Amino acid sequence: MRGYLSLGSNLGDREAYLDQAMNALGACGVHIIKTSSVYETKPCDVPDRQENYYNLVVYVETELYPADLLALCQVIEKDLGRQRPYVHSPRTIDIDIVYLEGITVSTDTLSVPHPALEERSFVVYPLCEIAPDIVLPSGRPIIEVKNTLGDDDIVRMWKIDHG
Ligand code: PH2
Ligand code: MG
Ligand code: MG
Repeated sequence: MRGYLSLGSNLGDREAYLDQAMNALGACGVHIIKTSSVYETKPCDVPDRQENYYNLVVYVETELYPADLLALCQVIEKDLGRQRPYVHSPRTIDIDIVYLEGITVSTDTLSVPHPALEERSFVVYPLCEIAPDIVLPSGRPIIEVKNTLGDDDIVRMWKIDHG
C-alpha cells in the first residue's frame, strides 16, 4: 500500500521532531519514498495563540493495514512526547494519514482520505510539491485546489536533507 502522511509540529524543536518522526516511521516498516520541503505555516483553527507549525508531507509504502498504520502513528506521537490537554493544542508531533492509493476508510477512529484535506493549505502545498499530478477525492486536480486556497497561511519553506 502506498499513500501520503502529513506531519506537523509546533512545540519545542520543530524540525528535530519532524526528523525523529520520519526516522521512527522508517524503522517501523513505513518506507519513505518522497519527502516534501518543510513549510512554516500559521496555525489554522486553533483556540489560542500558538507558535507557527512546521509541516511536511511524505509519500510512503508499507505492508501495514490502515488501522495498524494509524496505531503506529499514535505510538510514535506518544514516544515523541505528544500530550493532548485539549483539541488542537500545541504538539511536538502530529502524524495524520491524508490519502491512501485506492483505499477509502470510514470508521469511528479513522477517515481516509482525510475529510479536511482540501481545506488545508498546510497539507495541500507540500502534497502538491511531491504529487503535482494527483487528483483529489473531490475530483479536482491538486494544482487547482492549491490555487484556490492561496498562500496566506504559508510563511516560508525550505528543503531538508532527510537521509
Ligand atoms: N494541525 C491542526 C490544526 N491546525 N495548523 C497548521 N498550520 N498546521 C497543522 O498541522 C495544524 C494546524 C490539527 O491537527
Ligand atoms: Mg492533524
Ligand atoms: Mg492527528
